[in-house]
Amino acid sequence: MSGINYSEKIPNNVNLVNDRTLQRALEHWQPHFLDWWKNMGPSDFQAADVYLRTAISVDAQGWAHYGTVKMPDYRWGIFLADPVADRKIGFGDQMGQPAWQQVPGEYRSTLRRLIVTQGDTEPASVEQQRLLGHTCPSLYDLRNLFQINVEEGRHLWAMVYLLHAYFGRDGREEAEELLARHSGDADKPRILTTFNEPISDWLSFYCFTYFTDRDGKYQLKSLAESAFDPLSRTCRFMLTEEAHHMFVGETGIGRVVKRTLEVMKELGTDDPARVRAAGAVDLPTLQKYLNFWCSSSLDLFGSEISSNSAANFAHGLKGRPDESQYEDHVLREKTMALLTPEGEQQVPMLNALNEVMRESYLKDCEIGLKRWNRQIERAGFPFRLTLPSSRFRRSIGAWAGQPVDPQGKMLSKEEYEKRLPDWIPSEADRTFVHSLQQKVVAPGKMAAWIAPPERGINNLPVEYEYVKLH
Ligand code: BYC
Repeated sequence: MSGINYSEKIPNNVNLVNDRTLQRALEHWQPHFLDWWKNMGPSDFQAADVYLRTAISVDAQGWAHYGTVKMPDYRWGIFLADPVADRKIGFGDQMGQPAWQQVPGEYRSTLRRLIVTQGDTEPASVEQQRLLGHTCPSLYDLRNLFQINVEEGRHLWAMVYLLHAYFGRDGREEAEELLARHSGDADKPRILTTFNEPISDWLSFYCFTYFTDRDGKYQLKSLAESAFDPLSRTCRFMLTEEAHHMFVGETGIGRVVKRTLEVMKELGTDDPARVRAAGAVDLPTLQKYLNFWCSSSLDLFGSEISSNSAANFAHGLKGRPDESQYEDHVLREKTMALLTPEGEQQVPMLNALNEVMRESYLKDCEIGLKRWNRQIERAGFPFRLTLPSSRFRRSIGAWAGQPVDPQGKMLSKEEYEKRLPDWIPSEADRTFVHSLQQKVVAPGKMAAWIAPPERGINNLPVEYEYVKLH
C-alpha cells in the first residue's frame, strides 16, 4: 500500500519531498487553487463543518476516511494508485512494450491536450454547482454536494500534478489556465460543451451526476489504460471516488421518482398539472431533464468518425474502457458500420472508437432507467422513462444540428423547432422546478419534492447533522 504523507503541505504518495523543484512549483500553485476555491467554489459554506471522506491512503482501508472538516481545510493532495510491476502497453501499435514512465516527445502535445481537457472538467463542475447549497433539499444532500465538490477539486490536483511533473513550463502554464477559464464565461469558457451549462437546480444536479459523471467514468477508464503510466495510475485512483458521484445521481433521481409516485398515488392521478400543484416533479418533466443532460453528455464522447480517436488508440495514449475485455487490441483490420445523416458508412474501427465508447456508455445509462421504471411499474402507472436516441440534439459529430426527435427519427427543421420544448425543459418547466427549490436544513428533514434516502452516510442515520452550519 502507498501511505500518504499528511505532514507535508501537499499530502501525496509520490515522494514529493525528494523532488524539491516540483514541490516548490506545486506549492506556488496551491494558493492560486485556494483563491479559486474561495471565489469559485461553493458560495457561503466555507465555515460550515462538513462530514467528509478524505483519502489517507490509496488502499481499501484508507481511501475513505470520514471526519468533520471545514471545506477550505480539506487536504487536497496527489494520490496515484500503486504501480503494477512491469506493466506493459495493453493496446495499439506498441502493444506489449513496457509502459512509459516519461512522456515520449512525439506524443507530448497530444497527451498534454488530453490531460488539460480532463483537468478542465473538474473545476468546471465545481463552478457549475457553486450556488446549489442555497437550495439544498436536506443536510444529507448538502453534504453529498460538498463531498463531490472537494473531490472534483482533488481531481484537478491530480491533473495539475501530471502537468507540473511531466510537461515543464508548458505544463505549469496550462495549470494556471485551468484556474483562469470559467464555466459559462463569455470570453474564457471551459473546453467542453456540457461544462458550460448552468446547473441551477437539484434536478439538474442529479441528472448531471448521473449522466455527466458517468462520462467521467468512461473517459477515466479509457485513460487508465494509457501507456503513459503516471496518467494510468492517477486515473485508476480517481475512479474509486467517481463511483460515489454517480451514486448521488442515481439515488437522487430514484428519490425524486419515489416521491412523485407517492403524490400520484395520494391524488389517484398521473395528471402532470395536479402532480405539480401538489409540489412534486411530474414524470414528463423529469423525462425532459433526462433528455437534456443525456444528449449533452453524449457530445462529450466526440465525433462518431474521429482521426483523433484513431491516433490516440494506435499510439497507446487512450484505450477503450476495460480494454482486457476485448480480444483484438490493435484494430488495424476491423471496420464498423456507422449510421450518419448521409446513410450507413463502413468506417475503420480505429476511427469509430468514440462511437464504440458512446454505445457502451448508453448501455450503462440504461441500468438506472430500468430501476426507476420498475418503481413506476410497481406503483401501477403506465408511464416509462426512456433514454433519448444518440442522434437527438447533438452539437458535436455527424448528427450535429440535425433535426432528430428523441426516438431518432429525422424531422423537418420547422417541426423539430416547434416540438423541442416538448422534449427538453422549457422556460416554464425550469421556472416550475426552481419554484420547488427551497433550502431545508433541519437534520433528517427533506424537501417535499424528494423522498429521503434509504440510508445515511457511512452507517450513520439519515437524521445525522451532516453539515453543521453554526
Ligand atoms: N465539446 O475528434 P473529436 C469528467 C472537440 S467528464 C467541445 O470529435 P476526440 C467529469 C475536441 O476536443 C470526462 N469540444 O473528438 C464529469 C477536438 O478539439 P481539438 C472528461 C469538443 O478528440 C463530471 C475536436 O472537437 N474527460 O471527468 O476524439 C464532473 C475534434 O474532436 C467536444 C475527457 O473528456 C465537446 N463535447 O474526443 C467532473 C477525456 N467533443 O483537440 C468531471 C479527455 C469534442 O481538435 N478528452 N470536442 O481542439 C478526450 O479524450 C477528448 O478530447 C474527447 C473528444 C473525448 C473530449
